Amino acid sequence: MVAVTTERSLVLVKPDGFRRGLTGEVIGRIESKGYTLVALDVFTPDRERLALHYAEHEGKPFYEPLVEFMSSGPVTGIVIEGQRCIEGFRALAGATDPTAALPGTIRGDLGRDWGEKVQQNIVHGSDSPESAAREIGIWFPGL
Ligand code: DAT
Ligand code: MG
Repeated sequence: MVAVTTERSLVLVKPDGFRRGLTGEVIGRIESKGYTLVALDVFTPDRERLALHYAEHEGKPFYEPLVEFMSSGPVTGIVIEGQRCIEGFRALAGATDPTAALPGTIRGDLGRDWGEKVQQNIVHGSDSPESAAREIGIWFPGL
């Protein structure tokens, strides 16, 4: 019997991605990579949910602009599944700073700096199995 090592990650298409009509492009890249979609919903997140999601960043200079930006419009939440999909989606997403993110990545191909206090970089992806479990619980408590 082969050990089951599959994992899940939480992806968010942020309000900039939603407004620019890039949700389908992001989903397409996830599917093209070969990961499975487990759950998908459109949210207009309130501060409470975002404070939980971004608890690790509380107190940082970009925290308030980040919460403001993330509550500025619809967000698509997606749970994806596949072996090493946490690392794999982070690689698809690219570096946090969209100017430095490499071409070929979601942030590198689709994002840019808009001169705001917070970087608008199209997507969020969980950064560890612990974060993924915590974040999936925040956005999809039924899973
Ligand atoms: P990531 O989304 O790559 O995991 P993060 O968790 O460190 O990055 O930060 C969350 C978001 O906050 C990030 O996607 C964009 C924004 N951000 C992070 N660091 C920033 C900074 N130094 N200046 C402006 N915005 C920042
Ligand atoms: Mg992060």
